[in-house]
Amino acid sequence: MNWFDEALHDEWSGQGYTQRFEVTRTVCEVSTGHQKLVIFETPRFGRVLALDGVVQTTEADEFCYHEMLTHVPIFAHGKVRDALIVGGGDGGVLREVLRHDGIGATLVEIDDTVINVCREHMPSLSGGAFDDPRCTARIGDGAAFVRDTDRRFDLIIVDSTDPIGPAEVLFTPEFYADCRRCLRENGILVTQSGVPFLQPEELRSVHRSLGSVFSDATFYLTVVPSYVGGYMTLGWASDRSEPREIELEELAERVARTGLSFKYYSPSIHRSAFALPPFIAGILEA
Ligand code: AG3
Repeated sequence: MNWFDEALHDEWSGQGYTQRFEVTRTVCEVSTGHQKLVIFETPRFGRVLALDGVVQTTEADEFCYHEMLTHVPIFAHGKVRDALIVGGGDGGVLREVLRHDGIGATLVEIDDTVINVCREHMPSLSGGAFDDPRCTARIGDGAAFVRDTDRRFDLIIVDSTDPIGPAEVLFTPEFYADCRRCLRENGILVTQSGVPFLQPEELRSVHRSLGSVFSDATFYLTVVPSYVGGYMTLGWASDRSEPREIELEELAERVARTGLSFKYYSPSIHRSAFALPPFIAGILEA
C-alpha cells in the first residue's frame, strides 16, 4: 500500500508527529518552480492537494476552511463590493466569495500551476468560479500587488500556505501594512494562521504583526479535519471593532436575505467562533 505522510509537524518542525493518508492513486506530481505540488486520491478525503509535503485542501473537508474564511468577514461587513484574495489558487475561497451577489473578486496567486492543475484535477474546488466575469485572476506576487496597486477593497482574504517557502512574506508587518493601505474604511483582513496546538509560534507572530498595524486584531476558529491538531485560528484585522461585534439577530437577517445555505457556517457558529479557549488566548498574551 502507498501512503502519504505529511511533513508539516515532523520534517518541517521536528515535533515527531504526522498524519498519514492511504494513496489509492497519484493524480499529479509536479515541481512548479515555486513548490512541489502533488494531488492524490484517498479513500476518506477524496482528492488531496499538498504543497511541499503539507496538506492544503481536500475535497471532503475544504468547506470547513473556505466557508469560514469567506462568509465570516462578508456577513460581518455587510457591504462588501470588492474582495481581494491573496493566494487561494485552488479556487475554494473564490467560489465561496462569488456565491454572494454584487461582489467582484480579484485573486492574486504566485503559482499559476496551482490554478491550472486544480481546475483540471479538483474542479469542484473552484466550481467554475475562474470563468465568472466577476473574477479577475492575476499571476503574481501578492505582496508586490498590495504594495503597488491603486485599487481599494472592502475585504482582503489571505489564503496562503504556512510561513515556510513562498508564503513567508505574507506573514510580515510590512505586508499587513500594505494591505491596510488597500482597504476602504470599514475594511477587514482575514488570514489563515495555523493550528495553534502544534504551531503556537505562527499564531504569536501573526498576532504581533497584525496588532502592530490594525487597531482591532484578533482570531476566530474553525476545525478542519485534515489540518490535524484541533482548532485552526483565522486572523481577523480591522480598524473598526463593530463588524466583529455584530449581533446574532442582525447576522441571521443578513444571511437569510442571501438565501444561501452552508455546510459549516451559520450565524451562531459565526458568533461562537470568536470565543477562544484559554490555552489559545494564552498564546496571544505570552
Ligand atoms: N491554506 C492553508 C493551509 C494550512 C495548512 N496548515 C496546517 N495544516 N496547519 C490552504 C489553501 C486552501 N485554499
